[in-house]
Amino acid sequence: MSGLKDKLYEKIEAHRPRVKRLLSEYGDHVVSEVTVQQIIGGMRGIKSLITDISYLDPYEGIRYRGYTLPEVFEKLPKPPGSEMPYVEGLFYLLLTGDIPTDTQVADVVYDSINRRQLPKYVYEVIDAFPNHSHPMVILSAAVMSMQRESMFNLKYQRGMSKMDYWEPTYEDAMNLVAKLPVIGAYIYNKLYNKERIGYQDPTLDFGGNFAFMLGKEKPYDDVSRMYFIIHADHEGGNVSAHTGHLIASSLSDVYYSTSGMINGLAGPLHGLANQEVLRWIQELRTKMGDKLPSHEEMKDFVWKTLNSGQVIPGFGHAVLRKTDPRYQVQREFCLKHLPDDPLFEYVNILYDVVPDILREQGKAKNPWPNVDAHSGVIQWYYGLTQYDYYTVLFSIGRALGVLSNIIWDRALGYPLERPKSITTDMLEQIVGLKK
Ligand code: HAX
Repeated sequence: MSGLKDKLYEKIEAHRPRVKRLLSEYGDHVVSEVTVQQIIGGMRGIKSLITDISYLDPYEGIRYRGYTLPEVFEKLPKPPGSEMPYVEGLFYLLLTGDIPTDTQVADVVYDSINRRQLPKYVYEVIDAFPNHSHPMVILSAAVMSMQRESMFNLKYQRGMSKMDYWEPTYEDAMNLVAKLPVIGAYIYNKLYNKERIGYQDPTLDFGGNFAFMLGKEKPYDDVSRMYFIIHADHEGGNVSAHTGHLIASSLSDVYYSTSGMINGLAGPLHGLANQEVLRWIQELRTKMGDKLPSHEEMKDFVWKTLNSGQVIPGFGHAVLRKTDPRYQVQREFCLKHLPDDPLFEYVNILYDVVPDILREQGKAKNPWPNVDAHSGVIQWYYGLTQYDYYTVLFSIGRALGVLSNIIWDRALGYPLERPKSITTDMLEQIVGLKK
């Protein structure tokens, strides 16, 4: 077994008795009540999922395995000469809960490099798509096409003990994580950058090789590492994480589950919001010509969007109640590397005007920006101006968290997910509106 796999097994063995005890001794303990508002309102706030990979505090933001984002960036090992940590190190942390040493990360990088090669048919699947297909559709289909590679599926069909489910799931997840940047880069190059097709550097880490495949110079390797790390996980209930977990709970393998999580991420209220922010800002930029809007002009633009019944993309959140720390990480990068960029100025003006407007409108529970408000600025600056592509970057990052969760779901024997639904008649009876 590899170092990471050994360590993971150790952690799994130590964790299993905790879940067993909770179930056997406290199975009937009441954790929370459910209101009518929550049933009709998309299950907001119902404590009904379990994950140890990350936790989202409404005011503090995300913690990965107990570490805040600034701590993650400070503590994880970095490639020589880089500002941002190895993505492989983050995956180690998400899986095991431990900050890896340099040697432990080097092992994962080496293992991952050996899993990068795509089967030939994946290129053919991608090539079969017309050029105007959305990159998320191509990504989802490319991942799905690899389902035949699943070791979990093979072993399940041959007969396998439930206690061993996690092991082929780990192999599948490692294979898929290593291949995702290659798939993502191939989709980008096929759609927008044909002369770059076929480039890879097997000496480079996850983020470094991604930048190389896209033909981007430094510091884009750090931009990639930063993006994949900040998007990796946001606890269990968001659409992409929950979809991945839900599909996997039926013992569908990681290819089905990851393709499904990508489909969920492709909605404009979730991951696609990063594309929507850029589309929306470019609309204003076109109107403004080269001129930067004044605060008054920006307020006008924001109100027009709201009054036409649309949401302000990149603002609000179902759980967060303050500025998203993932937004802050990107803002700090911009202050250091592109302080005078015009798009950065737009995002800063939006930050100045939108929260007050949303408060005045009085609907959004959280008027502050989320991760997606900032995501396009840096990509655009480094030449990724095809904003339809941004959610693919999000997907590659999010797969790290979703796959870590699925491995642990299998290890802890979490069952098929099956909440109970009721009818409107029943709900009216429960509240006393009907006999
Ligand atoms: N602009 C306008 N109205 C907003 C709003 C925004 N940015 N955020 C919330 N609202 C509205 C909601 O549409 C809702 O209106 P109705 O009562 O008419 O339905 C009301 O305020 C209450 O919503 P909420 O409870 O504050 O927020 P939700 O939990 O229902 O929704 C969303 C959370 C993120 C979907 C929401 O804030 C939104 O639509 N934001 C814009 C899209 C966006 O940025 N999405 C990305 C979120 C981060 C993420 O998941 N990234 O992947």
